Amino acid sequence: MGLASINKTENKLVKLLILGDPKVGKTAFRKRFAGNNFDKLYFPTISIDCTNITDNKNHLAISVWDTAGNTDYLSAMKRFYQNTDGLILMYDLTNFDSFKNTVKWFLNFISVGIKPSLKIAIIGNKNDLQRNMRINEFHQEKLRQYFIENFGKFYNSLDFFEISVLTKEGLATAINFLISNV
Ligand SMILES: Nc1nc2c(ncn2[C@@H]2O[C@H](COP(=O)(O)OP(=O)(O)O)[C@@H](O)[C@H]2O)c(=O)[nH]1
Ligand SMILES: [Mg+2]
Repeated sequence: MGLASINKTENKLVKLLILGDPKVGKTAFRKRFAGNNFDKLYFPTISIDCTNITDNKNHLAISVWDTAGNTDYLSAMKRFYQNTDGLILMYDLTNFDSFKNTVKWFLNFISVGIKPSLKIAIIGNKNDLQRNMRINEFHQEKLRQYFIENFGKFYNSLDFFEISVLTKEGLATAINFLISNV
């Protein structure tokens, strides 16, 4: 590193964490997000993956932490919950249990401690599978009410998204929500 780098504008660090049941699309999301332009770190022993993404436009260094979804690894995973700026609670729109379990994942997450500025995106993935959809706006509204009643302070920092990692529909909207005003 030369002296010139001292004056360079530093990218702000943003940590995103994806929690959710197995097979909802967490890893697919992380890889899509990264595009071709990323560094990859791999932590095989604890079943957590991290991809670092440089967003030069917004001056951000975004790390996306993608977890196993398998509860065998919960205690190991918890070590990586701290300092999360944006939490993605991901479920599969065709799988009702995965939707219900977003609450379970959130309760597990907050047992570790959270930043006051935390943003939460509750993301239903696989909306390309229209014929098999199980979750609709009614379910999402119920879940929103649950969060407001139990965790009212997140009222302004919580939102719902429907995406398809496959077709990329909704991806940019969800990501912009998570990285704006961090
Ligand atoms: N149809 C469809 N399949 C998807 C989508 N996203 C992921 N998948 C598939 O769902 C399966 C599980 O994805 P993966 O990312 O490994 O899930 P993870 O266990 O949550 O990390 C894989 O077979 C993916 O190809 C999507 O948007 N649409
Ligand atoms: Mg995975």
